[in-house]
Amino acid sequence: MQERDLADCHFPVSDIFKRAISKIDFEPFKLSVEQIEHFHHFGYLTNIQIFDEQQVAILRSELSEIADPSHPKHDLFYEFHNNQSTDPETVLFHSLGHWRITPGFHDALWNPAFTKAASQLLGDKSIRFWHDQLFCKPANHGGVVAWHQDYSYWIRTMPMQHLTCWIGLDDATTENGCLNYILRQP
Ligand SMILES: O=C(O)CCC(=O)C(=O)O
Repeated sequence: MQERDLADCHFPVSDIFKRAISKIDFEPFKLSVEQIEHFHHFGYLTNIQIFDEQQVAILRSELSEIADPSHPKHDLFYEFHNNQSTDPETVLFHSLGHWRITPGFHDALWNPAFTKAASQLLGDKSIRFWHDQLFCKPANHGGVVAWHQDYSYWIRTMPMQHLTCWIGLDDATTENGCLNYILRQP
């Protein structure tokens, strides 16, 4: 039987993602030298496919189940805000801790499309997961997360070796308000 709290499972609990153990398993997910250089030059890298369509469908379905505050594992969220927006006209769903609750969000942490890229971008190091986080901004009345810089309080490693992996579960386009990057001066 599966653990109630998937934080107690230190291995994938489903076959949603390809298992990668040996070096050769990770090969298809390897970033190119140009991609790594782009990251180091500009501070970001885009267009990395982390999930396929079927995996996105699973995660969306899991999310719609656990977004219900009466979900039996609701207590496992570290944070859960149905609406964190300061404007009553808009909605900003925000939660942390999905990886403890459903197989898809849990096993995504072992997804080689994510772990291989993260490891390479951090200089071919072993990687450690810090936290997951989910925002939902519904069409036409989505709330806003203001511009901010997280790195000032990300002091878990010395020297600083943190990475954010932003993944869209909806189509994110210029028209509907996708993520924007501000280029740092090299
Ligand atoms: O996606 C967002 O709206 C905000 C993301 C964010 O705050 C973060 O990754 O730290």
